[in-house]
Amino acid sequence: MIKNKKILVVGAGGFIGGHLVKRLLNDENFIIATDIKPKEYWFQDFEKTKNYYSMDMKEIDNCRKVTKNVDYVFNMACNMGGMGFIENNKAECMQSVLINTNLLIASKENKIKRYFFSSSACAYNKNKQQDVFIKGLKEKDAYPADPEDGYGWEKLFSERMCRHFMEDYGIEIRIARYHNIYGPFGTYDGGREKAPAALCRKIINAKKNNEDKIDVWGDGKQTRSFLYIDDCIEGTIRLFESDYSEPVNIGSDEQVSINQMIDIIENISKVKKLKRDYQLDKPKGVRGRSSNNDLVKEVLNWSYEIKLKDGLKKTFDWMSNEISKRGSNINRFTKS
Ligand code: GKE
Repeated sequence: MIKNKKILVVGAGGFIGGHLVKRLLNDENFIIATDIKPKEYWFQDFEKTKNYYSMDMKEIDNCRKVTKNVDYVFNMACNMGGMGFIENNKAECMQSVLINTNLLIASKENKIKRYFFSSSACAYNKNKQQDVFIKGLKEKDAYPADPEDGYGWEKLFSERMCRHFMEDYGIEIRIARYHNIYGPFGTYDGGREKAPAALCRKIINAKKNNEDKIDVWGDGKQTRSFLYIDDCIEGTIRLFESDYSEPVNIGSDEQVSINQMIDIIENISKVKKLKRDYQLDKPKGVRGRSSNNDLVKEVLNWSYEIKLKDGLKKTFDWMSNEISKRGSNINRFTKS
């Protein structure tokens, strides 16, 4: 277990970063937390996070300041979102390369022992994701390189930057390729939301407003796998504690179509079956994507545990509570 260490979490005000801070605090570590958002907009807030900084980590002097005298660094920060965001903000997403590059330079200067980089399934070759219900993507499927435009290229390039800092300067690196992480305290409105939260929101609002239809991006046949946040955090910690330094999937192999996911959410909400207005002009991303978990099982002796229907139930209930308290378009969640 990672315990009694001084750990910098960059992107601590975000979804996965916030859950990671909570776990590392529970495991009795001392956390320095940074995020570009002002503190009042951080997704989760912990009374023990006294050392938190609202700062832009694309600036190397900020990276140098907060990597002083820490043991470990987790880079969970990037400008990102679901397809609605990354398809329309490619230059913005690419600039996240400045965060990872400057953080690595500062980590080398301050002799950081171990460095975690949050990569993404968007790093995978698009040509291997042209059909529905594809075979799970293996780590080698990132090459030959043809990742998601913008965001995917930044993730793949930054993976390689990490590797060369390890080869040339001896920093131990750990790299997870996350596959569509979802759960409470994730974005669910405003344009950066991913499909699980977006569809939960649409069904919650349809039920609340007595509407009989929802908008669905694409034809609903496209397939994905989705990993619940608790499994994401457990896999991240196990990877960091391991001695494995190549990219590895942290994802689910429970591949479903978007239509099947909507069926699950309708059952959870107990709403009558809604009409689905398929919007073919909306951002769709790849046709099919899922995680192959052979390598993660081999190197970590671990795989995810929470099934999609159970993770969606927790997410749906949390969102229903949030929306009833704060309305659907919010910047700040109820205090955790
Ligand atoms: N966001 C969203 N909102 N997606 C919808 C909606 C909706 O209301 N209705 C249907 N979809 C469909 C999208 O068209 C897409 O085909 C699928 O759900 C998943 O969309 P997504 O969750 O926004 O993002 P993707 O899985 O395509 O890509 C995401 O992958 C992650 C890693 O697995 C990326 O946007 C990143 O968030 C990340 O790299």
